Amino acid sequence: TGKEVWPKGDEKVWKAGTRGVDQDVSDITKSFVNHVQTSLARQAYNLDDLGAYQAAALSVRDNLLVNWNETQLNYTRKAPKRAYYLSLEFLMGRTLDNALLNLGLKDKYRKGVEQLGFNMEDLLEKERDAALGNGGLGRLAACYLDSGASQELPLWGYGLRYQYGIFQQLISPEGNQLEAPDPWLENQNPWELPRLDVTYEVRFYGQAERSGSGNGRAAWTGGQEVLAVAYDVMIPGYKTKTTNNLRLWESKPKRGFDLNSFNAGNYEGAVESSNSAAAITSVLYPNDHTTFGKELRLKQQYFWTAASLQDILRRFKNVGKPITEFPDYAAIQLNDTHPTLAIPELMRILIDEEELSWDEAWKIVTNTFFYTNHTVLPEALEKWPVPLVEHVLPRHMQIIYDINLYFLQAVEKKFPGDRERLTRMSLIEEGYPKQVRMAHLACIGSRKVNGVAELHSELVQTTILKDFVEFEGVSKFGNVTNGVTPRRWLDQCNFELSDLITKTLKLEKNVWLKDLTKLEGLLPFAENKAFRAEWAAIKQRNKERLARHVQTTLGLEVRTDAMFDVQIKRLHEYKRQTLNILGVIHRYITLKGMTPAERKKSNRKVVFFAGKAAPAYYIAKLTIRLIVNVARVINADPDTKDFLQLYFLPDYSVSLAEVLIPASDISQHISTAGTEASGTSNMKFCLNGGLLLGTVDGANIEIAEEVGESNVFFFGHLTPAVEDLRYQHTYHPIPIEEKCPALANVLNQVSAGLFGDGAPYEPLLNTIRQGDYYLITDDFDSYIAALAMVDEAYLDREEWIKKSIRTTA
Ligand code: KOT
Repeated sequence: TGKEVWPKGDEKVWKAGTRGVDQDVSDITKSFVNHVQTSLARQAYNLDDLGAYQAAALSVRDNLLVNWNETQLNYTRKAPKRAYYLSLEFLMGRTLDNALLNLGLKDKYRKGVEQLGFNMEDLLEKERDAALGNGGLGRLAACYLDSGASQELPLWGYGLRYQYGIFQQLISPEGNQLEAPDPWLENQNPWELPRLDVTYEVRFYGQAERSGSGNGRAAWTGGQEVLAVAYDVMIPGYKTKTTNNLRLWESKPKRGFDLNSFNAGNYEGAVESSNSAAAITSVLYPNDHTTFGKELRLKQQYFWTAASLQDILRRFKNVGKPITEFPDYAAIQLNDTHPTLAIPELMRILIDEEELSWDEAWKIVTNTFFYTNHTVLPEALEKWPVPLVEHVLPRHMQIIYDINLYFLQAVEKKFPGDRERLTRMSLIEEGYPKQVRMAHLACIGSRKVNGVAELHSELVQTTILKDFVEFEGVSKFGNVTNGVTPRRWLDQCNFELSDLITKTLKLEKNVWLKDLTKLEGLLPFAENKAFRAEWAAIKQRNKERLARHVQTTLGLEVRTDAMFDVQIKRLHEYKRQTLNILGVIHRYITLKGMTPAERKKSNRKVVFFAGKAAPAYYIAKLTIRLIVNVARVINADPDTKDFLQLYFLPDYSVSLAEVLIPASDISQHISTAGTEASGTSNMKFCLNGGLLLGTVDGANIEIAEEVGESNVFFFGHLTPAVEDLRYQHTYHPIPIEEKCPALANVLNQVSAGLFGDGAPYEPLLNTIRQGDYYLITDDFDSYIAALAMVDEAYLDREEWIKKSIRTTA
């Protein structure tokens, strides 16, 4: 049913000219040299690693382009239903290694660059991370793209081409986080393709005037018009030619500058509009789990959804079907509420431009969108002030009011006279100012709503969207537990383990890397002593690789004859890095109190932290400062430094995770129960044979179901207890000295200056002493007990390795 698309001229001539993808090493070196000399205009005698990386990348890109073109042509010809993933964040990390793996050209490129005098590992290290995301939500989007292409699904991503990705984190001598910009596009980016011919206009501000005829239509005019320009990033599937697309929009002024102002002698005014247009895609907002109601962020959201929808509709129109069939050709997944303006925007297009009736338009909209919720934390639920939306998007505010009117009429019909229910469910929250509740809009405008792990999906349905389940029926709501791509998170980051698995399973690598259930075949090998020795040796080499990394980047000496304990994630009170660092202090105090003979019997441990704090998140930044200063004291203490080391690794990134995760013996996922929607690094650690220490929260629960509870270290209160405990804190507080003396001692030591002046930490310590919203005082004792169980288990090394193997299996 799709369009017939054929080339001009003789197709055979075109085909003969197509670059082959079955290359040998000499084709690779030829292409490499060609790029050095022509694309880079450089010469062999002075080519450095960065130049060599660029040449290799450009040559790999040529391969991707051939597959990308063919894939897109196929989609155009076959016109399948397409899936679109709208995400404000794509945390892609590096591309070269992944592209080589997916193309099956790793070995050949290694040989090729070696012949030209380079080392592949060194070249890979030259690539900057594409860090267009904050954390789990953005990395999930990147994993989904990899998965979609590998499964040969017609899936495109849509996002923004930020000039600056997530900030670079520096740590000052005092231990404070400093932020520096991340100008990741400084060296040209070989992985993107500017599509300067694919542009759309996007309007802001202006006036919306309803037509007098009562047909619900309006004309939106005036205001600011901005241009969206497409940049395409190729997404290769694993061991398939399917190469999908991630389209990122850049904002540009529609006209270079305003000639009228220019002629009137107002030069600044003339360039102002061009400045503000470019500002829209200049920087990724560095907040995870908080919203600030900033106008520029609203403009980012609309700019991106409006450009993406125009692009999707244009593609649909090429198929030549009536607009009513749109949902049969496009499914649009909303990654959290950030793209929710797509709902009123599609309504606007269908009503004002396509001249459909309200009901026809609403039917199309509610069959097109799908909404994924990633958090139930109240501070992360997006709300936009009505006056701001009215100002920036006057027509959309009208449409949102109309959606709300029809919606509340339907609720009233089902639950007559239930005023409180209407207030709770309304798209508009009353207050000063009134606010638009984006989760409500995303929910009623979508065909399905999902959470990201079983417990979380249950919480979505019983807390923030409870009324909506009662109104719309439970079948609209579901769970899609997160996942991770095993290509990057096992084969690429832990190639030795991957090779051992391939050898042991006696399967082709590409078989189990596309079907992880095959890993179960490793289970019996847990009982095989020789296999255990190989398994442990790989973990050891991964620790040494991490130690080398710390040595070269920070100049610090990490001992590798110790258990590696890792917590790497955004700094947030709900993730409880505080619990971890207070646990480390407790361990230090305990070690100090031991005789040397007693100490000798204890488990050696190195604790790693990494993660960024939102620049305005004071308590999170104080936590970093505490970790850094505790590390300074502990690592310098001759009594204990052989038994306990502590490191805060600055500037956490996808690439750093790729070094840390394979080296971990135990990782910590210790959020207050019910607060971590899923977590995804927990899955990556397990895949790499790392054990979990965690709370009964998010995907930890489903992981434990798979690997067996005996292989996971659980502690802490359960979700149903949390609300009650918070109530107790407020109405029946117990002094910490009484409730949890061990913790009281730790807090007092920090205050008293064990790690330098205690005064700066008081605001952090007071969050625990007063209110303790995240239940540190309730979970501390069971946390310490769980840590003791981890130590005990690790002392029986053979048994530990069995657990490690079973966890991967
Ligand atoms: C919310 C608002 C703004 C920016 C980010 C968020 C956000 C991030 N909400 N949830 N997440 C994380 O998403 C991951 C992927 O689903 C989850 O694994 C993780 O638990 C969430 O915290």
